[in-house]
Amino acid sequence: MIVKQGLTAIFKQANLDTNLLRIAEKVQNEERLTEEEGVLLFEKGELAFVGALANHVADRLHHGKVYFNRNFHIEPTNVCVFTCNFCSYSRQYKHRDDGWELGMEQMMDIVRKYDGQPVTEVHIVGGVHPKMNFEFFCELLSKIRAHRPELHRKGFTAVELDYMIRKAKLTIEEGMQKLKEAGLESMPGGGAEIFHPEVREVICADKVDADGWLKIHETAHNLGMHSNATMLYGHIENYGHRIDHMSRLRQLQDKTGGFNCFIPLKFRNKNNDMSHITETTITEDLRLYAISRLFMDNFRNLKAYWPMLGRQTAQLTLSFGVNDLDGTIDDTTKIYSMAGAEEQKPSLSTEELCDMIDAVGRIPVERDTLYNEIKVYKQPVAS
Ligand code: V47
Ligand code: SF4
Repeated sequence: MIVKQGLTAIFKQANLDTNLLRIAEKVQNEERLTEEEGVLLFEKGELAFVGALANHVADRLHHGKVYFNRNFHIEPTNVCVFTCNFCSYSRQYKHRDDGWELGMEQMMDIVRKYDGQPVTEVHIVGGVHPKMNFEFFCELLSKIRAHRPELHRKGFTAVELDYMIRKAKLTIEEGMQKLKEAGLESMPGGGAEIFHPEVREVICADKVDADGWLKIHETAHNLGMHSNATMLYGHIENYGHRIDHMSRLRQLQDKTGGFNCFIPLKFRNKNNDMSHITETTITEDLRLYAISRLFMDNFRNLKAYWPMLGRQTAQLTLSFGVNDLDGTIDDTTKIYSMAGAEEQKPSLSTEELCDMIDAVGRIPVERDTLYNEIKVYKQPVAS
């Protein structure tokens, strides 16, 4: 009904700011927003306004479908050579006795635990351990492939990849090619944080910079691999930094088309060196999801990572442009529970995920890592 009448007609009646009205018109005409318009949305776009537009775009793309997958994580270690101030998860090498380091067989035991279960993806990500090297991870990938060839192997942030490839004295192209040959199929989106140096130098000065992160993803895309992109928000960044970050991702997506989805990650403030920063409100979270949907016009999929947001807020995001809830997870990640997220043991059955999606009038669809549909769970009731 709203779409038939035209969102801009409704906003005109509401005497909306002319610049916002122009943005609404552009969104309806499928025109790209400029960086200035992106910042303006953060400054002036009220939740109901950006939400209605984002919902409109998501419906146009996905017709009410919300995706999830059946996955589990392997976190090889939380020992890390880097010192990101927002991280609640890592332990320095000298304090490694407080952390964990999994051996090859322990990781293969995790994989074997899922034998006979209908999971489609293993997500491998962890700290950057100085002694877990490139060959070790190539062997892990090959072993997983040999054990269960159809299980999609998504692994390693650009931060982990940059370190292991450089230490192996390979170029990024050589390293990514060898990892692909060993069995790597796609990459998660972590390590992006905020690209702008004004922020990056304060929150994570010692790890790969924006250009390095983007180069690794571009190389992967050129080799035919897909990847995700994240943005860690809600700490010291301003609106301009957020839009700069999204703009760099949008540019790379124009070039390669290799990103599967965009995942905003809300900064959680427990047990880290940035605990003095107050977390964003749910209103600000929802506004951010909606604005991402509007600005990132070449990303089909916008993911709310429920273990970090909590399942109720994640469910709310489905009315603000989000079309993906990640997966069942099965309590196999610690990164957010250690940072104070509500979900202390993140695990949802397929039925619970479907119910969450169905309860807000959307259609739950199981997908694989590359967003091929595996099963549509509930059809909408015809009106
Ligand atoms: O890069 C670390 C974030 C990321 C905190 O691609 C924090 O499917 C909030 O990227 N508060 C790693 N966030 C995890 C990640 C990810 C997660 C789920 C799915 C995918 C995907 C990728 O976690 C880090 C950092 O941005 N992070 N500490 C914190 N205190
Ligand atoms: Fe290490 Fe990643 Fe934590 Fe940074 S966010 S300290 S790279 S585990």
